Amino acid sequence: MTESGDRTVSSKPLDPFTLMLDFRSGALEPHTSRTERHVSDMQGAYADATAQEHLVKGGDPLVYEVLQYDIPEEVGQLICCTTVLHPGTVGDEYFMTKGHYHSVRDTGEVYLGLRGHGYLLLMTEEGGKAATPMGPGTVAYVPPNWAHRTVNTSEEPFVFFAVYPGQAGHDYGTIEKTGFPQRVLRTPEGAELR
Ligand code: PAN
Ligand code: ZN
Repeated sequence: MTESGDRTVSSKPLDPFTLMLDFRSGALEPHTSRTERHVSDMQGAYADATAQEHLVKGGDPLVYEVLQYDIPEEVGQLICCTTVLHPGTVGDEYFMTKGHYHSVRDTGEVYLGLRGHGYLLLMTEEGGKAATPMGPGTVAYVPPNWAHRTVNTSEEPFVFFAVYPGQAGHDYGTIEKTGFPQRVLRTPEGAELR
């Protein structure tokens, strides 16, 4: 057991390692977890509940998947994962992630866009809001205390790599109650932020 700052770290040190990331597919090898989110996993997230219900009954499509190489969830560690957010809409609203605050609020994150285009939506509990366009090569910084959600506005998978602190954890419950102040909708003129 060692002390790191004011927090206790109990796991044994990791040896250096490498992972292989396929920029096109988002495949991360090796990975130790793969999380799938279907339309039915996102009740209440989309504005059009009727359209959502139709999609669930019609086969419940896969909205996104997250591949992660799990390491101890402890201060000092950095967790690496990729998200593959598929193209599609629920009604007029583009496919998006659930979105979350980190349970430990004072932890940031870095996203690197690899394929496709979309938005990173951000908000704070104090009423702050932001929307950052993302595409291949975009490095987006999520500051501590900002909830974050991504949206795919393209016709191909929106793929991005993320790195976040080991102790961060994920708080989905707050977003399920409040939602985000902005939505991204498909219009005849293209993606519109509302
Ligand atoms: C990302 C997200 C991933 C899926 O790795 O977890 O894009 O989004 P949800 O977690 O909101 O379902 C991240 O921000 N990790 O902290
Ligand atoms: Zn996060």
